[in-house]
Amino acid sequence: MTVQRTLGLVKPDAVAAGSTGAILAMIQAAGLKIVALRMTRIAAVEAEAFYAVHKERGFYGELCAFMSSGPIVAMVLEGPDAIVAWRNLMGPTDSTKAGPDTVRGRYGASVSLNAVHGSDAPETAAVEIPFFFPARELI
Ligand code: IDP
Ligand code: MG
Repeated sequence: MTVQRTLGLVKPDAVAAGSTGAILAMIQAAGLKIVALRMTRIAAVEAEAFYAVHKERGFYGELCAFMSSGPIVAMVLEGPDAIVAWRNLMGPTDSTKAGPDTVRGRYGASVSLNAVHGSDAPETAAVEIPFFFPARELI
């Protein structure tokens, strides 16, 4: 067990639905510590950079348009095995297959409108955290 940090995003669908507070409550109830938090909005070119790993995928254009369509809430979560812990709490990518105790199960609508993002590996978190937060904003 390693103490890790991971990037979490509340995506535009969940922010617009007013689900941010409930999602933050689930995160804290799960024992993950919020060490940085900010509401922001990214431009399409920033979404394209953030999701560059998916640029060959058919859904890339739709994904970048969605992620830049409205405000998001970015956060850094810390805890034991935080990357997997947050991915487990999020649930699977396809919200329709997510369990009732997961964020996507409660607040996601589909495979694309799925409420939240989480880094998928330590190397990913190391790139995604500084994408949103300068070091001095991390508690
Ligand atoms: P993840 O968010 O669970 O890590 P990824 O495979 O990394 O899932 O995909 C990134 C995001 O792209 C997803 O969260 C979702 O918003 C969108 N996405 C993934 N697969 C599809 C798809 O098949 N159709 C439409 N959008 C998708
Ligand atoms: Mg991913």
